[in-house]
Amino acid sequence: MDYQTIKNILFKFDPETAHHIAETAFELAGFCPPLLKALQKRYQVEDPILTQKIFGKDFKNPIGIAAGFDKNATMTKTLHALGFGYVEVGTVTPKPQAGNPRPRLFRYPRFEALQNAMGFNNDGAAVVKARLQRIYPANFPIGVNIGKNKTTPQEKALEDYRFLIEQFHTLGDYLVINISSPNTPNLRDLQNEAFIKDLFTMAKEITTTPILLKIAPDMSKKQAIELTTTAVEAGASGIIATNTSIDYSLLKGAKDFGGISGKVIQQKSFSIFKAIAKELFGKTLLISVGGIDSAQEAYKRIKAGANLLQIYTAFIYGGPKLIHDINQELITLLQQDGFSHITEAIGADYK
Ligand code: FMN
Repeated sequence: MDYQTIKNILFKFDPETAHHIAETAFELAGFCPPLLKALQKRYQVEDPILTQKIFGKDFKNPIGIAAGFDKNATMTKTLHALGFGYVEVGTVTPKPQAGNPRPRLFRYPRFEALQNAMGFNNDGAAVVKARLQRIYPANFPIGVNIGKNKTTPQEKALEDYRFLIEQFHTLGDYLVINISSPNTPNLRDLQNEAFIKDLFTMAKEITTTPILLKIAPDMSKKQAIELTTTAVEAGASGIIATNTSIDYSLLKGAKDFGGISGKVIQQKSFSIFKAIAKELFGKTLLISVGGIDSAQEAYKRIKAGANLLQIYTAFIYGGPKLIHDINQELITLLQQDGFSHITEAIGADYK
């Protein structure tokens, strides 16, 4: 069955139910090695031109599934088999949490956009940890994205992150500090220099596992540069830009809550990424995410300094074939420009 047919069925359900159906199928597939092998053969693009060693792990291709799809580490192996070079699990919070009231996930098929106000619904650190213990280390890189519980007061936020780093630093190839979701009240207020300094100073005392900071797109370029520079100086190993946007003017008919994603945030997300990359390219690892839906867009971001990329929304609309095609076309684009390896193209705009 092709993805168009599967999508036609899944899109008959409300988005969250569709996600749960897919999750069940992906979880089951994860227990069936021959099926994983078959999927991998069909969707995973393996070519030395795309393979990079980062954080001591081989990334077969630069496209990862962005956080929020595999919140509970139930689909990790299957997502890799479906063509992603790496998988970012989470956001995981210390205690399990139900998230915001439903409905909280909306599709805008005309614009190939999503809007979500999930609010870190997840099984909590203990359950996700037990799942990761069964699959980590894997033969592909896994990141763990962590966030504070909604009920944790702002002044105790650091303690949540400390606990999560302690729990997960041996169960991921990298960790991501998420203080950029719009769906946990006041979380984005933690995107300030004092908190970032305290956070990475604390983190470095616990572990040498690379820890990245994921930022929102809804700030000025100046703010983004200051914040990310502070993070890198305080010990962050990389920056992920960006999370969803609360600029509802970008999506006709958008609700006035939650974060929007997909092509509608492409420009906004890229412009923040580019501003950061001009400052930080060569000094830290940069991951670009937000509205990537084609090889051209992926390539543009690589040339602007992205070591790696992530996709969420375009995967919902395009399925695994899209991920396969982006990787395949990336190879062609690299070769057309005379690059013999992806690393030669990363940051080519500044070379
Ligand atoms: N980002 C996080 O860091 N943690 C999350 O838990 C998370 N949950 C998400 C849930 C949904 C339904 C969606 C659509 C996005 C979520 N995101 C989360 C943001 C994505 O990881 C990504 O940064 C954003 O959607 C932009 O990429 P895209 O345009 O390719 O979707």
